[in-house]
Amino acid sequence: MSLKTTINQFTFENCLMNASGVHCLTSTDMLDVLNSDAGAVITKSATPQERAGNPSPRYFDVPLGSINSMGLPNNGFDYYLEFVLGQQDKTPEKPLFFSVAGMSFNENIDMLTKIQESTYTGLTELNLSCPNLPGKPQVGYDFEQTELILTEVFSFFTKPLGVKLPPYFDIVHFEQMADILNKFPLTYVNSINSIGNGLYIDIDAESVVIKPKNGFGGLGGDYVKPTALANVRAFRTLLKPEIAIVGTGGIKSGQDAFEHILCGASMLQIGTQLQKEGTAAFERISRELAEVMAEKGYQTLDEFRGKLKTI
Ligand code: YRO
Repeated sequence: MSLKTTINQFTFENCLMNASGVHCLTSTDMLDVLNSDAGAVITKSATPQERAGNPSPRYFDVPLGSINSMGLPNNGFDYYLEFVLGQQDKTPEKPLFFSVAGMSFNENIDMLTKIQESTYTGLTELNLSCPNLPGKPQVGYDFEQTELILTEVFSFFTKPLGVKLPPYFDIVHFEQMADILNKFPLTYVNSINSIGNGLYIDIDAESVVIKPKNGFGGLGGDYVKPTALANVRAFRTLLKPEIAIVGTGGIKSGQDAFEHILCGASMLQIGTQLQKEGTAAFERISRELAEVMAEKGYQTLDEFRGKLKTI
């Protein structure tokens, strides 16, 4: 039984890792992930300078998931570059992902230029849930801006690059985004970021549960799994085969992991459940996934990846 997987030239002994933002703010957090059963680690999305993020409470766990409006707290680009450069040769069997989320077009280009010019050999993830122009939606929902930034990025960036996408809810949006992404030599697409601007309410207090944005925040967990599966499935059918899919959203059991792989995911990221359970989640979910595979008679992920049946 093997949970081994690949993205391009990268091999992972285990298909599970953290989702950016969870258990990856500090080098201690990221080393915890690398010392667990996870097959890789991704950094918190970096901005050029360190950021404190939004006032607390800014993350709230509920039985069916989570809501957050963290506001991109992070230790700054240089901190994460130093971490990945210092780590990459120590754990070559666990490839690294460096997430960046500039607050403007130029911030993204500046950070990617520095990664290009560095000796970093891992994967880079561009978080397209960043704001760009005032009065316009996040870049991932502004298809013109998405194409503009990828055009500029691929004019100089030659290292393995993926994009983290927000969820889409309309078939035409899947098609329009896939048509744009297919124009570029992307290594992977990661679906999904949190479902934006949900509202969770504490009925006893008759109140919102997080302070920023009057309580509005990104949803994760059980609430988002069907949306995540639809995004993974849609992009696996619409994107060229050279672009791998990373599946993120609502994975808390081996069954959830199996479903994401059936939809076409090559690597799986865990956010809300990692926040709730800690890094022991990787061992448990790996065991459960292996149990599901054993019951079904599968020995490798390749035997069922992307093989979802329709009726
Ligand atoms: O609030 C965050 O730091 C955050 N939370 C998420 O669920 N997804 C994200 O991508 C981010 C960082 C990016 C942004 C939403 C603050 C622009």
